[in-house]
Amino acid sequence: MSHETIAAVSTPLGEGGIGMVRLSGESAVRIADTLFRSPAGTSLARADSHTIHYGVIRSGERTLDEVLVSVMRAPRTYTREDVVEINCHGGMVATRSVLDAVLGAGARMAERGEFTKRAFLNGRISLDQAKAVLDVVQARTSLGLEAAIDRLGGRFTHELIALRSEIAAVLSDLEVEIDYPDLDVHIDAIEPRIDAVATRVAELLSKAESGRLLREGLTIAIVGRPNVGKSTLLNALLSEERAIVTSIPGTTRDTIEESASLDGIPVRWIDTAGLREAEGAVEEEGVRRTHIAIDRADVLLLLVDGSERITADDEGILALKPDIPSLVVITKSDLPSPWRQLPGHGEHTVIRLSAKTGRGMHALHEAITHRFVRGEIPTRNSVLLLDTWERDLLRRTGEQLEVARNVADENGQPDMVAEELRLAYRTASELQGIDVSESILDAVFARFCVGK
Ligand SMILES: Nc1nc2c(ncn2[C@@H]2O[C@H](COP(=O)(O)OP(=O)(O)OP(=O)(O)O)[C@@H](O)[C@H]2O)c(=O)[nH]1
Ligand SMILES: [Mg+2]
Repeated sequence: MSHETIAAVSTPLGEGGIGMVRLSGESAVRIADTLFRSPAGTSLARADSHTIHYGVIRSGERTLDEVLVSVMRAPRTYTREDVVEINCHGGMVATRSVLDAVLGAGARMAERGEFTKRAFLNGRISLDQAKAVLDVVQARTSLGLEAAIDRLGGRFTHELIALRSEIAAVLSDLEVEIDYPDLDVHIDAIEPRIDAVATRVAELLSKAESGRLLREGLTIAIVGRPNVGKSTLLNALLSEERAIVTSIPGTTRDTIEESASLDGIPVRWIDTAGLREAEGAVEEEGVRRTHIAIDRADVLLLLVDGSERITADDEGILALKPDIPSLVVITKSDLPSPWRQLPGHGEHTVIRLSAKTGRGMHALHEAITHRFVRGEIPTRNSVLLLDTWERDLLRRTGEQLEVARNVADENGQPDMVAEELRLAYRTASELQGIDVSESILDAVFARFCVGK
């Protein structure tokens, strides 16, 4: 147990009716006891573990708040240390004054993520699970939450343990081969096993790619010349009348951004001012902002009005940014169309829809998810939430396995293969939180908020 007792407000700042001050460390109970008075004269120091006590928090002669105090003794606690939670009832001001009193009585203000860091350092949770706590707190869609809870359950940790133990098994067979070359362990048998581990790593990486989408989401810009139905489409995607829609070209002057999830992926939708030769300063500024939105977007929806003749502006829009993944959307499919064939539009998928009737909206959803999650709508089994550095370590593990595989292929020297495999093993171990350097730990826990 760490000597210092830490404390923080563990509920979000704001107007909530209840605020909670959490303490953890060897003096947690003693500190709380010096401030606590109950009508029954209860002493927290003598309270049983996992009990709740009603009373007030006093600072000198002053009553700060009416509280419910939970006493939880090590090791069956969040941090595996003694934990006291003081539930305040007087709102944020009272909660802050209780925290001040606790700090005055000998606790130290917790750093960001320090409670969870202690849970990790005291061996209660793996680094993986610690980060999952963060993902649960920050999940932006229900699927993101499910994936985070899965991770909290240790799914990734189990995968890693399996991976490492398979590498270790191959390594130990190689050691036998090195030490007793006369025994009949043939190196050929080793290669498919390295391949199998490498395949697992590749699968995890691909799931991590979908997970990245879940965590970071997509920014999708809706562009097209004036009046093609951009704002109508935005409203249909959000199921709310967010943007003004009129039959006057040039209605939308500014970019409009809204978040809404698309089949579990958090999406930031940007409706833009119609692209054309701008008339006047306001429209000019609007068009400038449209270009900024286009540069920020991960995906473009290029809208063409299906009820009108194709113009030079449309052709310019279809040729816009061939390097950004784009979908061509032909709008107003409920109206008759004066043309059949769309001019050149690169390799982009074309969707015909009517935002007014809703026909084709489903196809648009599918086209977007198909494009970005390899044909699958993500499910909790197809995603893995990893940080950049974790994806990086996983990628390195895969590369080192491949080197080992190539060495085995080329010269079959067991000691050289073993050397490469050992590197892969070390990288996979690092990934599991063994050998993680202090700086990585700090980076992980710094992403938490104080009180977690
Ligand atoms: N029939 C039909 N009309 C539509 C459809 N989508 C949009 N419209 C009409 O087209 C006109 C322009 O729609 P907006 O959504 O304002 O078009 P916009 O691209 O945002 O236009 P600007 O903001 O001016 O660039 C409005 O009169 C809409 O009612 C559709 O699917 N079917
Ligand atoms: Mg508009």
